[in-house]
Order: sequence, then structure tokens, then C-alpha cells
Amino acid sequence: MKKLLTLCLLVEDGRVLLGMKKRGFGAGRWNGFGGKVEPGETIEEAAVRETSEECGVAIAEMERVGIHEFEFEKERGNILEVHVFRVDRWSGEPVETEEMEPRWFAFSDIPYDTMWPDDRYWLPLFLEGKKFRTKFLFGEDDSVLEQSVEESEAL
Ligand code: 6U4
Repeated sequence: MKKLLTLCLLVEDGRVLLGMKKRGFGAGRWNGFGGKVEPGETIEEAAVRETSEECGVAIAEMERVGIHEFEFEKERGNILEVHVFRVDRWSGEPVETEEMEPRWFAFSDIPYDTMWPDDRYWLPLFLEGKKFRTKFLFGEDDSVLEQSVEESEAL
């Protein structure tokens, strides 16, 4: 079984916007904005909706830059396919919501220790403007058991 999710990272002047997830899946970690694609919705529509719900900004321009396949050892065969978007233009200022507290981070000051453990493997590629496909297998405490990260123009 495969579940589709989105992950949006706003980028401006050598900084990236992350949100501290306040509840639900991934709570306590800095992450991009996003969530599940709902029935009847395109992946892009889901990315726009979730970013608006989670930090109040309306995306005007974005590009798909990566696709992750996440699998958890406890639930083999259940794949989370996460589509990653770099957001280059938007309207509105990021605001705190019930779900997320947004904050800008310099590319040189990414809080990897309080992020999903896979992020340190692929976020550097994102910050270099590269496109990528990844696969991660997570074990106990979301540790990374297996990983593959490939640069890929074809998404
Ligand atoms: P709802 O249904 O809103 O309660 P929620 O608990 O908010 O769900 P969800 O599914 O909306 O979570 O969003 C999960 C978000 O976390 C998506 O943007 C994808 C992202 N994500 C999930 N696993 C990740 C991982 N291993 N590394 C990462 N982001 C991940 O960087």
C-alpha cells in the first residue's frame, strides 16, 4: 500500500522556512509543511492547501524537486511517498498555527538534530538546488536502517 504526502520548503535569500510540528506525526521536530493528499485532490493542490493550513501563506510558485519513499520496519509494505516542493514565491507572512510554529533558518544553520533523521541525508542536495529520489527504511525511534539517495532530473 502506498500513501501520498507532500512536503513544502519555502526558500528566500539563503534561508529556508521550517515549522516546529506541535502535534501529530513528527511532533517535536522541525519539518517542512505538508501532509496527506486527500481523495479528489492533486498532489500540487494538497501541497498548497497544507502549506496554507499550517503556516498561513498562499503559494504562488513552486517546483517539485524530490520524491521520497519512506518505510517503517514495523509496517513493511506500507510506503509513504512524499513529494517535496521548493516554494519560490508566495503571498502572506508565515504565522504560527495550531499545528506549526514557523521559523527561518540559514542554509548554514539547519537544526538537523531536531529534524527527521533522514533529513541530513537529502536536505543538503535540496539546498544545492539539486533534484533527488530517495528511499529510507526506519527502525526503532525512527532511526535510519537503510537509505538510498540519488540525484534525479526525472521526477
Ligand atoms: P493529520 O491527518 O493532519 O493528523 P499529521 O499527523 O499532521 O496528519 P501529516 O500526515 O499531515 O501528519 O504530515 C506528515 C508530514 O511529515 C508530511 O509533510 C510529510 C512529513 N514527513 C513524514 N515523514 C517524514 C520523514 N521521515 N522525513 C521528513 N518529513 C517527513 O523530512
